[in-house]
Amino acid sequence: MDINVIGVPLSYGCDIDGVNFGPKILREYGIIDIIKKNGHNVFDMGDIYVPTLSKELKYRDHPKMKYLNPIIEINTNLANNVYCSLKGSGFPFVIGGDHALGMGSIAGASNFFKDMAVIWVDAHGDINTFETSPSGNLHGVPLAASMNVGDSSVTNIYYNGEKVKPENVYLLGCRDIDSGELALANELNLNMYTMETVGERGLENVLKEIIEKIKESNVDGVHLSFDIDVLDSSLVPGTGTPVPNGFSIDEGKEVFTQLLSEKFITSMDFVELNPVIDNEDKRTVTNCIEILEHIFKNIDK
Ligand code: 4U7
Ligand code: MN
Ligand code: MN
Ligand code: MN
Repeated sequence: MDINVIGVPLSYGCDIDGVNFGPKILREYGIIDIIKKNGHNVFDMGDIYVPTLSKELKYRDHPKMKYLNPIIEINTNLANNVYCSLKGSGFPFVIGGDHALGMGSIAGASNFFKDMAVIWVDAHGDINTFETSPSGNLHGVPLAASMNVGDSSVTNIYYNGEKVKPENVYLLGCRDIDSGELALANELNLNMYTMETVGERGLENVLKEIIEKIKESNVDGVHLSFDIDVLDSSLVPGTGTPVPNGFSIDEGKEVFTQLLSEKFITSMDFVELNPVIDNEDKRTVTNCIEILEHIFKNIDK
């Protein structure tokens, strides 16, 4: 498998400085060698260009949503890179950066496949609209936008309209959902496996069900978007929106063991690592590297 590492040093979607250094720190901690050492061919495609913007530009494009036009532009470039990677029989591995980049990866991947599933592993739903967003941060809207829900500025990134059908979306590990997000999830009848569900039914059973549903559906691609804040807040102090009662490292690994054993994952995001707010012991980046080692041990050769 040719792994194409695509960096996106984006922080405008969460409005906290530092998450833009995610790609840099992951390369410094050896992500490329980890991929190689596990027997893959790896191409470091470098970083998508992210301009430096002054804070005065925050509300230039929209009265509520921050840095709207630059985020759209960055995502459009990302989408085309992901699409080209798949066209070249590569596996796009997108490293963030904040989760607003999910719009670009999904747009690029879904342009390549006829019908794609998305597994969103995250403490949050990321299905806000401009109306429901409590923060104005675009990292809270990418999954809604990908389902063609929300403002046309974000639902028309790369190409117009729906990138993924709601029935092909799977949320896993969520435990911090805003009221507007919950209403949308119910309206669209989303496949939502909250942390509460995981606690009741067990992670293994939940993963089995997701796998079965995906296999029964007619998708020809599966995008897995991993937000590190799905891990318990004690394990990832270096992320902008940590939430307690999350996955342990072993549970995080279990997600990949199960999902990657099916060999249906065709692209991936790894987002929201902020090395600037990490603990002195570098706990967050160390835990990320442990998860990444596991991913590349288990991903199809
Ligand atoms: B992340 C939030 F209000 N829902 O929209 C929002 F709680 O990519 C958080 O999952 C979004 O980290 C978190 O701002 C986005 C908030
Ligand atoms: Mn997220
Ligand atoms: Mn999150
Ligand atoms: Mn976050």
